[in-house]
Amino acid sequence: ASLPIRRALFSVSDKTGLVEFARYLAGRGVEILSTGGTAKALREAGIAVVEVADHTGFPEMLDGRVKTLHPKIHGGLLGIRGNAEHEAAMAEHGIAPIDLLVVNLYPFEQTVARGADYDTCIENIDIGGPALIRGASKNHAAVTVVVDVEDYAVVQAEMEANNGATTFELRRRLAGIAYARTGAYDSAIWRFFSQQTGEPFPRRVVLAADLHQSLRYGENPHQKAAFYVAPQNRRPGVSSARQIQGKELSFNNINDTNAAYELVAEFERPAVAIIKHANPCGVAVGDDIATAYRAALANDPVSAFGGIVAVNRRLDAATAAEITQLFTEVVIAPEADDDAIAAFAAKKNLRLLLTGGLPDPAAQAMSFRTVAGGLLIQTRDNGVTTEADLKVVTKRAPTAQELADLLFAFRVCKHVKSNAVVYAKNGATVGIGAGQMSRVDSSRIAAWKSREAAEAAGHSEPGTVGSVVASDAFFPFADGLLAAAAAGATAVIQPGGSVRDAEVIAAADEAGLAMVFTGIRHFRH
Ligand code: 93A
Repeated sequence: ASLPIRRALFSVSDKTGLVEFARYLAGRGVEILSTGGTAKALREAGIAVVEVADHTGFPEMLDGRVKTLHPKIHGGLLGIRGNAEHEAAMAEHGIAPIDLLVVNLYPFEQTVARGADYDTCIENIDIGGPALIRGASKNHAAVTVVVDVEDYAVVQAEMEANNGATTFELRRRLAGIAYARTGAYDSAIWRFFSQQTGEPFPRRVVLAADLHQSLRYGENPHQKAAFYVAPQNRRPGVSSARQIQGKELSFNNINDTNAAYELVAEFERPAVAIIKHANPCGVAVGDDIATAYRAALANDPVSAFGGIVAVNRRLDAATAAEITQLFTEVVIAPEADDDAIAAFAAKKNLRLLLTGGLPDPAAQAMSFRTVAGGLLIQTRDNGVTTEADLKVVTKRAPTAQELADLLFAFRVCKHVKSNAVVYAKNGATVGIGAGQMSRVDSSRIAAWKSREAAEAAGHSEPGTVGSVVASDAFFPFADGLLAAAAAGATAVIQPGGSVRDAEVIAAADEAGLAMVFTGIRHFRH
């Protein structure tokens, strides 16, 4: 049923839009109750309010820890309208019904995010607010609950259209939104505790993420989709990006762009990655991003068509102009010169994203994946291999150039779907084998693609000649390694740890290869 709003309780930490909404209600003759800080803000704006303390006859106390936790408040929210017993009890105890609750909680998430000390974080756990929200939402048969500043206008519009009343449909929808908020709030509190205690996984998972963007469709047009952003896990990248131009991003664009940006963030030197279907088809580092772009593109110019380009430096006009030579879906960079932005303007469909920063590859975060009826959660793969982690296992140690390329290739490998085999030379990939069910096939595909690219470019020999090769997991047999040697690789990087390591090392020695073990695997399925 449509129920008119006569009495409202306001208790908000974020005072955005407060005065306008309260003024609207006051204009409709709604009585406004509110807690100390909220009452002060309203009074200063000339809006008549009754303080909760005056309404209950009980002062706010214990540093505000007890403000609204009183039967006159909770009874006013929870009492069932039209229920004779409830109404009699309310009358007996002087409990006035409250029809509208407007609450936003102590900014716990923001307090944690800004790195406040432990006691400050704890003090910012709101107790009374969630109690109000949960009680009022349970009684949505009669009570309207607003927890999101964005919904002030929604309630106002409905009251305006409905002679000061709200409909059951709206109250029920807002109640659902309210429980999603308290659920997310408590899960943020859990995450804070888990950071303190080191216990990574809760017994029950409530995903706390805010709707960021509705998407036209998912991976395929018959799938519905939306993009959510988790405020606490926010890292610079596609979720924080400002879109300068181009069509709306699609589900696949977002996924691929993320893959591209996480990849270039691995490198200290200027780096460029070109991504198709979440796999790189060219990655390079160089003295500047223009050089790196050319080298990345040379890896597989056929696949790069319609790809996503990520760079880890400020984008300049010359590089931007080169990128526009080829059809590119998305370009993502930390920032861009004005004339670089201008260089893209003619390419109306190209989406340009600027993030303001790079994600830290070593950062801890959770990664999620669904299985039928369940959710798999793991910490993200934040392993970063450096020279100190390497163990030389062959008679020959890698040269300085081989070593640099080995580390480069292994970091790329981490971002290639398994089985991943990556050939690299002079800071650029020259052959990538991705997503095969057998490692030797990935090795062969990478070599074959490298040959094709060389032929197309009119080079006499494929890029794999004199290259190094990286494998995301150990070579279970010598065959994958020998395929790499046959393609011209001179050095190998791989996790090691196979029962046949001795056999694989002997084959490497025989072929004159230098090989290093990383001790860390980078499966990506
Ligand atoms: O400390 S509390 O958990 N105890 C309460 O009884 C209580 N009631 C409302 N915090 C409480 N609130 C919160 O106070 C609200 O959720 C809101 O965030 C804040 C508004 O306080 P003020 O009006 O004084 O700015």
